Amino acid sequence: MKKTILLLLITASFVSCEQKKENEPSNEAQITSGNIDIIDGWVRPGSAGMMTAAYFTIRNGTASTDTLINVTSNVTDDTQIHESFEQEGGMMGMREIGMIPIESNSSAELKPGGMHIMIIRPFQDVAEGDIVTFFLNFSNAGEKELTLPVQQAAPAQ
Ligand SMILES: [Cu+2]
Repeated sequence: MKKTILLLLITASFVSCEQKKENEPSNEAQITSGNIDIIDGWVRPGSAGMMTAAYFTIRNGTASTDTLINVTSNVTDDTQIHESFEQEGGMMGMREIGMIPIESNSSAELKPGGMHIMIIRPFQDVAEGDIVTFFLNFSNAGEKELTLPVQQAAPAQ
């Protein structure tokens, strides 16, 4: 008898979970990895000594919130986590946000006009066709190495 009740409970919670997914507009259903995954990354070309930016999507397929807390790169000794925002009067500005929390089963999209990784004063030109290495430091997942292509626009999806 006990076994029957347990099975019914499992079925009920499974059904409610499925219904929740159908009603949510997010891409939750795609996130089942159990890992932190970085996808669709690219770096905008930039000149030595100037500034450029890296963009990618972080998917948190783990059971808890994880936070990107630090980024380093082989092309600069000054890498910052930024966001773009609209200033008074409509001008766009950007500021350092320091960290990006990503809830379980959701993703954070770094893209032009939004959050980005600022590459400050690269040692040499960052040119189309180059590959840039990053180390992303997450509060739970630890350090993840990432290599991204330098290109003029986001990869086609
Ligand atoms: Cu910036």
